[in-house]
Amino acid sequence: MGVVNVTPDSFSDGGRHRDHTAAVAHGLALAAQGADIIDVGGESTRPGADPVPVAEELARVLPVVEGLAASGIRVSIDTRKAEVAEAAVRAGAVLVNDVSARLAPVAAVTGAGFVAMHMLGDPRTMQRDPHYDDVVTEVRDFLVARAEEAVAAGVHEVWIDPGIGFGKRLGHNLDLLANLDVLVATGFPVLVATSRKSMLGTLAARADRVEGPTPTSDRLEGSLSTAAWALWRGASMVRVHEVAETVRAVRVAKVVRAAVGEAEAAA
Ligand code: PMM
Repeated sequence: MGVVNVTPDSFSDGGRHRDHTAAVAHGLALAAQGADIIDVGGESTRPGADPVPVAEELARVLPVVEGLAASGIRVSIDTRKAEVAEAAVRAGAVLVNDVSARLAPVAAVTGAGFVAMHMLGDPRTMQRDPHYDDVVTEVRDFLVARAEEAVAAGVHEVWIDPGIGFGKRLGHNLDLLANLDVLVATGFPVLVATSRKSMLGTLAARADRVEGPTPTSDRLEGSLSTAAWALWRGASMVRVHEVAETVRAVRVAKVVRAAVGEAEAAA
């Protein structure tokens, strides 16, 4: 899954039409690099981000969804708003990627697939003081409940996503990555998104012994290694900003995994 964020900080400030054209071109480039689906979002869900009004979010994403869908690209709509999800599916999106895990009814009515992601609280406050007794079990139980509701509502394709960085400390994120098999064992396909997330800024800074987190633009190696790890541990899809590099990295990891399997079988 390749990410196309249509937010003011993502593309040029050369006006709305130019932003849309750039966003569609970026989505087409990511698809050509090997993305199976392009995730279009018009509202940042980074920690501390403010909500965007419905009309503004629609104006950001709809032309991009239409442009990509018209080119035969599978499009996912990254939104927490029912109106935006519904309009995007009517414009050609095939998957509703909802970080609030509440839009299964829209997916059911429109015939789209659905991603249920786990988040503690909302983006404005979620990183203030996240607490869990057992993060893996709590996230698993939440996701299974949302996914089963979606299936009961008639959604034909349901994904679950642990929501790395959404109301989680570094230790929570690492616990979830270390125990991905618990999510995989639910039988729902698992989507994992670590690309450019702040945990990578912290981890890379520690490994390099540099003071402070590395900037978002400098997290490629962490994004690649965690994407390969997630797929190795049974995730079915990773959501990434750098598609070409991810495709190359996971191809190598796949070959190594096959060799590991052969070696284990021969032992
Ligand atoms: N993370 C972001 C946005 N959308 N969707 C899913 N399913 N899972 C995620 O972890 C997720 C998401 C925030 O990342 P960005 O601001 O880099 O797009």
